[in-house]
Amino acid sequence: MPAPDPNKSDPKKRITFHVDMDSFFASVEVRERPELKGLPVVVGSDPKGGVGRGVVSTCSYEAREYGVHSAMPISKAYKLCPEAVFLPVNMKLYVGVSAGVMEVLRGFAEKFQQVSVDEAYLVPGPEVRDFEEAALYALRIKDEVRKQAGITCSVGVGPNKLLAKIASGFQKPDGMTVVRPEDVRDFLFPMQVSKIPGIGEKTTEALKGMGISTVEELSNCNVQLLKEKFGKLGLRMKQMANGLDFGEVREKESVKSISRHGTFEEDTGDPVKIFGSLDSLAEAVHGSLLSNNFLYRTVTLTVRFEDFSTYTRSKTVPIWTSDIFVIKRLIRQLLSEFLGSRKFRLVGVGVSKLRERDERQTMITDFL
Ligand code: TTP
Ligand code: MG
Repeated sequence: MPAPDPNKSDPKKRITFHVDMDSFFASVEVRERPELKGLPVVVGSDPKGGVGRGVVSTCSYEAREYGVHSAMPISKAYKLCPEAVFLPVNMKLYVGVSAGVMEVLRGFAEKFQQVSVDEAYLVPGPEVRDFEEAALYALRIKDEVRKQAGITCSVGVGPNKLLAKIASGFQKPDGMTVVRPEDVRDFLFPMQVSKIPGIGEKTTEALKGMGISTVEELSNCNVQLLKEKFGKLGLRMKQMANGLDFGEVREKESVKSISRHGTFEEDTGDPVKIFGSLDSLAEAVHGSLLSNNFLYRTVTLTVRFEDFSTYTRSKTVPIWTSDIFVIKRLIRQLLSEFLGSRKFRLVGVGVSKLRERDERQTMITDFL
């Protein structure tokens, strides 16, 4: 009898991969300037060689040895490691590399979910039948990313998204960790609760106050108590401490879109009026986007001329964002082909390829 396919038999037990680039922005910088390989490299906003007023976005593993980390003021990073190479954030470059990496990863996936600029979940097709094959598959993924994008990543493999995510961070950089269902407890229980995604500083402190530091202690805590203290998160924490995660890997894009249109009082060819109208439509779309807690990838322009002929044009950016300036910029680019002698009757602005915003994305897209 052929071995049962864990991916087909029970969707909750699909072998899941989480891939996370190592020191992403810094690795891309080092790839661009191989002379920096092996050096402490700090990438941040306004670095000015270490005397700027910005914040560290990320740093190479060499810089981490000095205690430098993301979100630290550049000035502090400089105190810890004055010999580091300080570089500004070149988001355009990273977004391009990210798109290439995601393309590579998609090629390995039957189900795919990008979660930030440098990480994604994937579920392979039925050719990966067990955890041994999954380990080989993970090595192939790492190899392909290195060949195609010139940077390293760490891969976690587990019976669900939670375990894959924790596993990918377990042996960074250039790591690979496979957690089989029978090893879940041995893997999770000794960890500090802060290793569980969603348990931040505050919750860690609150748990400490209850005498809970390790995942094992959390798993033994009375669920009622956790619910009283943390509400819904309490139950979720208890499940996660036991390695349970019912979330599916899925592209969170939806068919939904948000758009606004406006008809001019009088048909016009005046670019000032047209731009003005598009800007306020963009702001209205953006307001709706924010209140729905969505990010977008595609921006669409609609124009209708005085003879009612109507055109739409779209542009898609490589990662989800909520940035109003990206909407305005793309709309202007899309409009340029239509400006000329004809008069406009109506213009419209839309965004699509929406997905819900999560905490991480907020941080990443703020750079765009
Ligand atoms: P991470 O994957 O959290 O970090 P990393 O890839 O730099 O390092 P690691 O090897 O630990 O995965 O974030 C991805 C990128 O997001 C990172 O390269 C820079 C950016 N980022 C910020 O700009 N600010 C931040 O506070 C964090 C955490 C990340
Ligand atoms: Mg990373």
